Amino acid sequence: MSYVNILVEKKVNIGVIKINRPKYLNALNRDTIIELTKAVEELEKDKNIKVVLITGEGKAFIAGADIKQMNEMNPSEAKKFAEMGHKLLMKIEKSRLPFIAAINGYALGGGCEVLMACDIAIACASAKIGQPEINLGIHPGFGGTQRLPRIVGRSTAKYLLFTGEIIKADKALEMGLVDEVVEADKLIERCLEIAKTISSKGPVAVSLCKQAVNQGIELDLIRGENYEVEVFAETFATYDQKEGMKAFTEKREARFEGR
Ligand code: CO8
Repeated sequence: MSYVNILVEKKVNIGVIKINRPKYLNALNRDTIIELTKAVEELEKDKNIKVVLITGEGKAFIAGADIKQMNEMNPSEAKKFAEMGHKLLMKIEKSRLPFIAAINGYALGGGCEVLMACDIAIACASAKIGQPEINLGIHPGFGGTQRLPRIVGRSTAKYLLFTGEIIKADKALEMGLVDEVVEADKLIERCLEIAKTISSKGPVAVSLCKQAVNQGIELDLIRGENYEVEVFAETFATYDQKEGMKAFTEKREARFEGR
């Protein structure tokens, strides 16, 4: 499938999605959200793909939803637009694939919301992150009011949401909003390194692990533990579990097959 607003590349078993509207700091308009949703579906279906990296072209990861497009929306159009964003982010969150956000610059509004739907976020030192929607007379609509407090805690989230403050990468690291900060020229290399490490593991176990964390965090501890027990047992129905444990006893590297 060909795309206009994004670039999709397959580097062996790593899918790389790059938002490619640098003139508009990769702002998410309707077409870009539709293309991103299709790209996630395309990579999800490709059995060779084991990890996905999302990044942006130019000086922004994503500078938010497209303000010029939103400026024309009435409440019912705004609702549909917000639902499109939620559908995309839920697809990322529910995907069998781990997603790494490579934050190459501004991750604002919808950009911060994409970051939070990904499983791991690595930022370059100059990245700027935040939810500045309040300055536009709105609040986040792609899950920011929901995911941000789950990641940084209720009061820090409210501070960021009410003030619209844009923070630097090192502050985002302190808050647990990103996992690592690296120099800009090392960003993609580092993300690919992490992606390669993950892709060398058993993909079924990685996928079930993602599911266990994402589902479990919404449940109380007991129900979360019960959920973990169920998916843990599923890993014992795989070839990879047999191979992983056999390789340990034979003192060699496991050769996982994703089954
Ligand atoms: N939407 C549309 N265009 C944008 C956006 C955006 N979010 N961000 C930047 N652009 C455009 C600019 O308008 C400009 O275009 P032009 O040259 O045609 O005027 C171009 O990109 C370059 O931007 P700047 O000249 O402003 O670049 P600077 O380096 O001077 O500033 C900033 C960079 C600080 C990032 C600045 O561009 C900025 O503040 N951008 C807006 C950031 C923002 O407020 N983001 C949140 C948007 S709201 C949102 O994401 C809500 C999500 C939920 C939606 C729910 C649906 C109802």
